[in-house]
Amino acid sequence: MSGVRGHDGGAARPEAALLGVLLLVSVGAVVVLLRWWILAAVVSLLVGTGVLAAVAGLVVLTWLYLREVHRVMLGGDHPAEPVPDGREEPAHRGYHGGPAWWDLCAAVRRTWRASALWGVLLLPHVTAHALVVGAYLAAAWSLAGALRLVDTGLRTVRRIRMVCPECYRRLPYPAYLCGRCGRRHDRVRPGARGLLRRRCRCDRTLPTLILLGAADLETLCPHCDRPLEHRPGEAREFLLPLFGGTGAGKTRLAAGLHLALEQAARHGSDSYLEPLGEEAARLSREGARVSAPDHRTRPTPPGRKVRAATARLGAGRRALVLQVFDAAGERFNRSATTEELAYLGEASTFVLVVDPLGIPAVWRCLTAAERDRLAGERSHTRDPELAYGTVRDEVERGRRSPERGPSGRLAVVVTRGDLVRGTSVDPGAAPVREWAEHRLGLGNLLARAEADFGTVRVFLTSAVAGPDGRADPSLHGLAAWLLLPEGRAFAELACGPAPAAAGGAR
Ligand SMILES: Nc1nc2c(ncn2[C@@H]2O[C@H](COP(=O)(O)OP(=O)(O)O)[C@@H](O)[C@H]2O)c(=O)[nH]1
Ligand SMILES: [Mg+2]
Ligand SMILES: [Zn+2]
Ligand SMILES: [Zn+2]
Repeated sequence: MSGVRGHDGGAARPEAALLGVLLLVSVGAVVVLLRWWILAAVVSLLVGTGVLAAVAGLVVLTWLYLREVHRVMLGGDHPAEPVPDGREEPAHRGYHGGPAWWDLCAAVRRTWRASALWGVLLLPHVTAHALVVGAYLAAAWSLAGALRLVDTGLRTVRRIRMVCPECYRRLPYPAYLCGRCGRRHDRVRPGARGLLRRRCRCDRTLPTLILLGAADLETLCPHCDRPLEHRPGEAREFLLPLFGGTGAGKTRLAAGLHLALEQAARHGSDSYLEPLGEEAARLSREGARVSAPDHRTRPTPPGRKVRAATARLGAGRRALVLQVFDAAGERFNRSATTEELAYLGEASTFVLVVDPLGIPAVWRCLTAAERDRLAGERSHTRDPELAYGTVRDEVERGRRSPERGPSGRLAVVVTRGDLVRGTSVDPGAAPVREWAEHRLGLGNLLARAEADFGTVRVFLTSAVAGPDGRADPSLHGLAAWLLLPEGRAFAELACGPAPAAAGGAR
């Protein structure tokens, strides 16, 4: 069998070889005849395949990238927001405040991981994505800036400044508490954590602008953490520091002014005086009792921290937050820091309270009987000029630009008008200013005050209520003068039910 196979194999070989040679020769002939065509076809095939492969690759890469972008931006598989540490605001970041950028980085990183070096081909995609994100960030941050500008601008135009009635410091912006979880938001402004609204970590949203009602939230002073009941930032604040020696009559005057305004507001049809906070509520409760003729106010214990009495005065559609700082001079005589005094730089109207009976020249002019009767009413402050010096120094220290020259208004309020009446020093019908200069010897003080403040006016007040419980008209006259720069509406309101009488004349 092997012999037959060997024979067959031997005979087939030359034929096969011949066939091979023929084939090669014919292929060679074809190649020689058609070589350019072949080359062209081969090259076209290669190029075509290459292009197809490149297109397919790009499509795959693009799809990979878009898939990651979709996952990150819409699929919820985005990088986690870092948990804010104690110093950061307890609110989620707005998309422009980090996540837009983090999402871009995450999509690029993940696509790169999946595509290795081929990812380089995605450079145009990434560039386009980055440009879109950049444009979005620029628009969002411009809007944040514009909103802040409008908010601050409106407050500047309406001359709204915010001062804490507790620590007397100026607030750049109040802190707010979330209505649901009570977390404290210190910097509620349009920014990284929201443009018009921000989302607290508990998911409750809060407005970022006082314009949009941020003032309605529970508010704190960012310096001293005390609650601010007067919704700072909404209405103008009228600061009224009362200066004067101990026992001059500041506390009683503050109560009298509160009572006078309360009665005047009650009399008007669309006016109100709303006490804000404990100090003003106390004045409201006790105003009538404190103003009774036989009442004696207790001296403010030294060292007791005096909180400004804050009340909202409404006249028609306008509102004004009154902040009366009792015992300004007494408090600051001791250890005032410049920061504590800064509120004086915010005030433009000041009150110097003078006890006429304390002045030795006045006391000497009284008859022996009058002195006997009034001895118990006399304070120990003998020299109003000393008290004036305190006002001046404190106000100067509180001012941010002391070199500005005389500015502001000073009411020199001579108290105890009711006690002076009918005595040998009664001014009678004489102008109060002349009486103060000649009888009280305040000529020098008034001249200095005019040089320091510009506008100075003398009042003689009686912080006592009449038999019908009405505040003395002198208090209405004083209140009207104090409020005049805030608008005629408030001054007219302060004039009260009866036309303001005596006490206001110069
Ligand atoms: N009759 C009368 N007493 C006054 C008047 N102003 C203050 N007093 C009294 O003067 C004393 C000292 O007043 P106060 O307001 O406590 O002085 P302060 O230390 O400046 O706060 C108190 O007994 C007041 O009742 C006033 O206009 N009329
Ligand atoms: Mg007092
Ligand atoms: Zn404060
Ligand atoms: Zn919350």
